[in-house]
Amino acid sequence: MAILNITPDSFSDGGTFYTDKPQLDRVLKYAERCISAGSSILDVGGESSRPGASAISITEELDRVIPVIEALRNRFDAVISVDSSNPEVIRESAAAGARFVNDVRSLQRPGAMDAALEAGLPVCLMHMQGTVKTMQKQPTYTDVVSDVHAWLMRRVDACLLAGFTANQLVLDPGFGFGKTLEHNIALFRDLVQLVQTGYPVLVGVSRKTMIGEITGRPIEQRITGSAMAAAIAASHGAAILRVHDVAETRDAVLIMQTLTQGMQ
Ligand code: 7PJ
Repeated sequence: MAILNITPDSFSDGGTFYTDKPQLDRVLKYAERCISAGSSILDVGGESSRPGASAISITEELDRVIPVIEALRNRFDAVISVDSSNPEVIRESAAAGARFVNDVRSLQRPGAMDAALEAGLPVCLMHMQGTVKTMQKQPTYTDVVSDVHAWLMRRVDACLLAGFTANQLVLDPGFGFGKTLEHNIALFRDLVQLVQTGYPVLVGVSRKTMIGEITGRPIEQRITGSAMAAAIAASHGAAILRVHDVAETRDAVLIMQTLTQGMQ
């Protein structure tokens, strides 16, 4: 899953694909590169969820993502994912061609679950403690692995009750979303537990603070660390890797798989 931030302020690539409007030429060129490097999903997001980011209006979010989704849909076969928590955005994105909902708020906003359900789209349920504004203030858990696991299972139950089928659900422990480095490491090392639920697991650690904390490197120098982490996540059974650096991640995963399992 390649990350396409249509925002002026994302922590890793803000302003590349959006200034005062979506830069469609740049988005299409970048998407083409991601697809030829091995992406099968393009994750389009209009609202930054970096720690402390402020909210934008629904109209603004729609103006950012809808033209991009339409342009991608007309050009590529890759699955387009919309990274949003808002029912209106989910609904209009589905109408514009999105085939997956990636919601860092796990469909908890009023109307979001119905919007995804009515559109018939699969969803990623991601764990976050607190809100985007407050999550890194003082994250606390009794036992981070079992707390996150139990929380995600409650979201699964809510989705199944609402009418989703099990094969429409993907789980994500939400690295960096209300977690200290220790929490992130514990969740990563125990990823297998989440994989064993049988639901596909999505992992997003690309260029994140935890990679910086481990390596001591600034954002633009976290590619190797991120690719390595993604390969380990894949070896633990992660089904979807949400990344900025598709080619590097693909190489890391391919080498890991070939040298542990032989040629496929
Ligand atoms: C994630 C995400 C993640 C899912 C972001 C960033 C921050 N969606 N959106 N999982 N992270 N599902 O890319 O660093 O980890 S935004």
